[in-house]
Amino acid sequence: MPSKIVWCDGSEQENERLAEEMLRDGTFISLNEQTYPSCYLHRSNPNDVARTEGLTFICTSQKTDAGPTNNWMSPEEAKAKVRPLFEGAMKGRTMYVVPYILGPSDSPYSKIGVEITDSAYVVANMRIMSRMGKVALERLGNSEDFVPGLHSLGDLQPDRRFILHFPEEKLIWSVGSGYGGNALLGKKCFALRIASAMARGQGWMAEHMLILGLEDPSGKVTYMAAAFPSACGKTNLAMMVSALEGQGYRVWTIGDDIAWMHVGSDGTLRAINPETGFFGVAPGTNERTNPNIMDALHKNTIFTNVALTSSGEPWWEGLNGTAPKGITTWKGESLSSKTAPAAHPNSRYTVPASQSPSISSHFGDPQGVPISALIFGGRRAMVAPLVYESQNWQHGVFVGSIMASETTAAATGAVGVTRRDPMAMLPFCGYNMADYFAHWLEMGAKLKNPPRIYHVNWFRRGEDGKFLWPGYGENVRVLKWMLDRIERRADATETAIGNVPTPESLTLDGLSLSSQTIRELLRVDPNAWAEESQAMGKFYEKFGKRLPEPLHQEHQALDARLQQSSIPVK
Ligand code: SAT
Ligand code: MN
Repeated sequence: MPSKIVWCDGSEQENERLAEEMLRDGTFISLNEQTYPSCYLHRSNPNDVARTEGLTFICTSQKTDAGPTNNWMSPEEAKAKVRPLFEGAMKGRTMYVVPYILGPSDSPYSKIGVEITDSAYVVANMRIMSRMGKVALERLGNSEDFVPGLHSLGDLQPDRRFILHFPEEKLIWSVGSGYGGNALLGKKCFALRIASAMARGQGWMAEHMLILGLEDPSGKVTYMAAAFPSACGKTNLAMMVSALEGQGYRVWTIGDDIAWMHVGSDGTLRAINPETGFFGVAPGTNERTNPNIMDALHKNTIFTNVALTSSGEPWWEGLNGTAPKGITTWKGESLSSKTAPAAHPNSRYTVPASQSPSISSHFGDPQGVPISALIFGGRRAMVAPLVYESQNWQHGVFVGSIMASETTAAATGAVGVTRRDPMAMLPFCGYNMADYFAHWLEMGAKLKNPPRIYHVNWFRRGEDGKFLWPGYGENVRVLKWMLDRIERRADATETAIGNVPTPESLTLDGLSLSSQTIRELLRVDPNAWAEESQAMGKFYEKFGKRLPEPLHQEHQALDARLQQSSIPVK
């Protein structure tokens, strides 16, 4: 029952009009026009600052099709429960119709969605994050092949908030949140949850992965895709300024969050980025950790829940020293306590990808880029070494399936708790995860030259509790080792979990790491891994008989190798 309906065309004029309206009603706060032209601050409701996984449902007719790792409601129950929350929700408000393309507008791999929303903030974000408006309607033409998404802010109360996915109907309903992944329905809801279910049926993959190109001194670019849980550094890795630039190694960005991957006509795995922007975590972002994004953030950017300086600039913890005098917190208050952060830990920027100096010339390539390496990574203080390589595709799928990571502020709930997060898809897989593992195994067989599969951990800590690895731009050294493995010029030590670099095979010049630190970074402790293996077994039990047999076999083989090898074999 909206009082007004706006069909969004994605034009500059429309964007300006919406921004003016939001400035008038307080949804947007303007920033310093000199240093941050066309940039805005949005403060969300303090109870609506992250994805709410407990309120996110996969609504399939059979419960087992959602699987043991998803919340489930039957489609009938879900609709009966949530329809009343939508009834009259837009009374007196404007309803926006937002058509968008996920993927390059001329790519055979792209898909169309239409989001209906009563949030102008969502419209402004969707315009940065996707190819929105006229271009999408033109591609759609008379076709009915699009994913409808219904969104309303509702009353923003968590007990009246639901993020519902109907993979059988390819439909999304979201009510009660205006935040990121809950409300920008093209992102996690379509591009991951609905798309993963579509991809399984259609023989492709929708993954929670960044896509980057590593250029070598000869100018050749090797593409890699990497899965890390939310707020574990995908954006920073994808946009990195390489510490080995002097030696001719550069990183080019294709995407920072989602990869859609198809088997190309040449038998390679081709990846496109369905998105056109970055919705990245602000805290910790600075000139050292991500100089490219710092460059990009100074125009046409929406900041959400960051702090505001007295000169009208955005600020967050980790930007530069301590909070400047006169700062206003993300809640719009003056900073009273020294312990409470000024910016919310999950505060974000929404910035057009095209503004990054690191953007690849293949960013909009309709055929995507050929992927030579897949990388899994978590945030682990212990156990997982800096990097290891799987033996083959099946072993690599096993490695992805047993991934674990410490939780972050990207979702509501406790932070720092280790949880199993297979392929970084735990919150994003739109169907039974056991079937998802089976789909991964099947995809390998369709590829002529399946990518090598690696696991990395930038977050290992020493006995003093400090990170052992410097991370950020130095991570290129690990990417270079992968490239050298692919090109068969780097050595590795075979261990129970996979191939670990020999210290000599890593390019570490210019880094002042002691040989002891390097040994600790690469160490595979059979006792710690035996414990890890038990945790894997517990996790696997959830899936019962549905878990693919090859993964059971890989798990048993790991146990056997762990028992044999307290000492690594050469
Ligand atoms: O809020 S989002 O889901 O878009 C960000 C994230 O958690 O990755
Ligand atoms: Mn993400």
